[in-house]
Amino acid sequence: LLGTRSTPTHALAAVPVEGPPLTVDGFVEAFLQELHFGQGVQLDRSTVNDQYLALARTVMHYMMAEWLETGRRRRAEPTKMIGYLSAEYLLGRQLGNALLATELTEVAEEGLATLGIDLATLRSQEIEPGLGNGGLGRLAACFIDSLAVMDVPCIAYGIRYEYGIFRQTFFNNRQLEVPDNWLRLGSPWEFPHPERAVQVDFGGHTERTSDENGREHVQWVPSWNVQGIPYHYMVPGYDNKAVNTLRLWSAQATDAFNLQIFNSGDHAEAVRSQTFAENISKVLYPEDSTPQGRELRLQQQYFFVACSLHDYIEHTLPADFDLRKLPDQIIWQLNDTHPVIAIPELMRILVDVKGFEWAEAWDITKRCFAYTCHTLLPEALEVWPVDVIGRLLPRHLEIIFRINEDFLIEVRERFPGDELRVRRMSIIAEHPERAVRMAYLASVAATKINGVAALHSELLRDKVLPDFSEMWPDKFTNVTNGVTPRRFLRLANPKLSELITEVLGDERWVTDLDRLSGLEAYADDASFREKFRQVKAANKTRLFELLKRRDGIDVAPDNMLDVMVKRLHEYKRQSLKLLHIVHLYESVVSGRRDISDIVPRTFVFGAKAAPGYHMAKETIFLINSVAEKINSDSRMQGRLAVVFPANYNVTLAERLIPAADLSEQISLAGKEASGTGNMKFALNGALTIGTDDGANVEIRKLVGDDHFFLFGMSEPEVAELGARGYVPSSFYEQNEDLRRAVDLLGSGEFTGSNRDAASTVVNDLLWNDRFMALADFQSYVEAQARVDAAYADTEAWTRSAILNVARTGFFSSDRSMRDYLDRIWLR
Ligand code: OAK
Repeated sequence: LLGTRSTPTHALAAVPVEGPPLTVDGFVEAFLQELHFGQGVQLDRSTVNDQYLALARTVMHYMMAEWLETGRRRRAEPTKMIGYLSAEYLLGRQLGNALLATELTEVAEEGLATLGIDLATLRSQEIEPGLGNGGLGRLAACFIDSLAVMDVPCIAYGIRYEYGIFRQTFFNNRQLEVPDNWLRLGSPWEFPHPERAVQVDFGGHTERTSDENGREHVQWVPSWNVQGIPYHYMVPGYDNKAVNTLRLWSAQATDAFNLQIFNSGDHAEAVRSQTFAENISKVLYPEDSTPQGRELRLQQQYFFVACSLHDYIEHTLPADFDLRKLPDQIIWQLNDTHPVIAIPELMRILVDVKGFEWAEAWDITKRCFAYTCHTLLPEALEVWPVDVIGRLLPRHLEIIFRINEDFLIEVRERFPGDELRVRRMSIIAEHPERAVRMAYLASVAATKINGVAALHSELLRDKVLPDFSEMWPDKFTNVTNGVTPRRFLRLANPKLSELITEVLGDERWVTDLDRLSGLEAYADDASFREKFRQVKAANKTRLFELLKRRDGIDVAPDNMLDVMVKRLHEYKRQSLKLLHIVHLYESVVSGRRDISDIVPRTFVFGAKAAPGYHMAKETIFLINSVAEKINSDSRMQGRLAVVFPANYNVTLAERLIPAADLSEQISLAGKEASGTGNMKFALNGALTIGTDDGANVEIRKLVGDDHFFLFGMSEPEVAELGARGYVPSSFYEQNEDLRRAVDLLGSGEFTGSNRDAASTVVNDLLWNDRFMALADFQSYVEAQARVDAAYADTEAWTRSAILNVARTGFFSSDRSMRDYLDRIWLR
């Protein structure tokens, strides 16, 4: 069963595969087949879910033909592959994208209509697979889309979590987490291949023997194992007949292990062992940028990495492949440190299983991996206690020690006598406990190390990994993130897409986003601006209908829509946004400002807090409390509103972003690695208010200072203030507006006169404020006043919005993929 090579049928000739005809009749016939023979139901008895599942399967028939053909074509002319290793893929709904990729949208719409079925209803039946936390997972989904669109051979590997990111609800203004049982209504986009299961070992000890030449052999004697079942997902290109593969692993107990225990009579233990095994892929860890030392997470990491390497080496490469040529065939891209255990795993395979000498194995391994870092927060750099790794993966720990030993010899040769440096650079940290620094292990082994935006890559080089960049300057490079224009423009904003296509003359911009520059000329065309505004207005209406249906929220139709959506984290500074809102409210209720002087705005928040992140959850409570108060104050009616729809996810993003006027990107400079929401907003014609952080820097450079609202300290200024000693209360004392806002927030005004309920956040701002919200407050409020003034000039605002679209084609993930190919993968 385990590890069998699946190419037994050379004797049989391949039969050409064709999908159903691309006509309305052909489509309807294929759909009814699926309904009848796939779902086992007649149309008149079918539920919306039956129809959705049948539709998904029908679309898959069209994709499948292209997928099989892509595989055949690639096997005939093997080229270097990308092995993308990521613990997260935040895919979003599949149906719309699959219809777009197969050019079936109109056919399906028309065909279903003849049966009395509304396509939009079926689309909203889909539960999105939330197999990621935020930026890193969504980026992986954009990247694999682009690779398929560019017909670049890639297998993306990850984990098929049974429960994805939790569903957020609010109760008494507080976040509650509900398990995300995304598989409960069926999962039509995947197909399992149990015959390609891979066994994964854990625990036990190692044994050493010497052969007749005195060469030492190490054998890992594990104490337990599980099996990984691959589930395949098709990743379709666009207009190019290429379909790549996403392979997600699901953990199961191995039969042998089970039966042994069962036969011994301990039925309860047999069930326990099964549950234990299946726990490995049970649930996505809900942390974002704050990893916790949880053993199960390390099990997950090793589990999917071991499955993936085995799958590639034993099932994908030809049986007689010479592994010395491995680096010519594959590059494993490590999406942050979660898959870094792949490095000692490949060494183990080469040395212990395939019999390579250490030096040769290391030479191969070093050329097979590249590492992307996605953070700047020191606490988000993963470290694993030595005893945890030793218990779970004793052989891997030995290999890591050996890699470190050799590495430190190299450091001593390069920098003789510099023992401080040796200690700083060691893969093994000694304090506060002995632990493996995964980012260092990655840096030692990788051919290339990249950050995800220009500023981030610079800070990564100079501040996070300075010793490594001094030792190997050429290893370091930048690839600025991007987003897929298919999902985040073409699908999410059909009206703007139509307008773009109308003026550019064709749809080539969908796969060549630099063509958006052709819109530049139309920014000065009053009739185009009018059409552009109509699109924005229609997108707002569409959003407000959704919010009414989904959350029972009423939104005033004509307000400026000011949106801050992203994970809740102190460094992202939702609390600064909140201070601005409270400041506006306070200035009106205190009578210092007339409500008619305020440009009518609706503030929208979307944010999940990690369940264990206390400050983030208190911030959510406070935002909801402020919203409740302001929205029920008759003086604010139609002028100031705060809405916070629960459970921000990819599906909601697709509705929210096209409707936004203003995009809030207000992290403390030097903390947001890149941001990708910022790119999606700009591409959909929102203006940004933002700090000089992450990819904001590049967005501003491209759209121009006149069309971007910059505020706040720069990264060097932040560093300087930190070095001088930052005292938030001094900003509070010296700024009356700030003082009034903070006081009102802390007074219990918003929290039912319960001061304690607001005090966690308010006290932290006053006495700690690690991310310097108070220091940037004044500059933020001034920038918001500039926003108001700019918004009042409708024509000029529209012009800026159009220029944002025209000038941000650079942020296509197709461009990111070209950069990875040029700078990392094909070097
Ligand atoms: C998650 C876990 C560990 C380390 C980083 C992350 C993460 O999601 N980072 C985010 O990655 C995005 C994609 O590169 C960036 O746009 C965000 O700025 C970054 O916070």
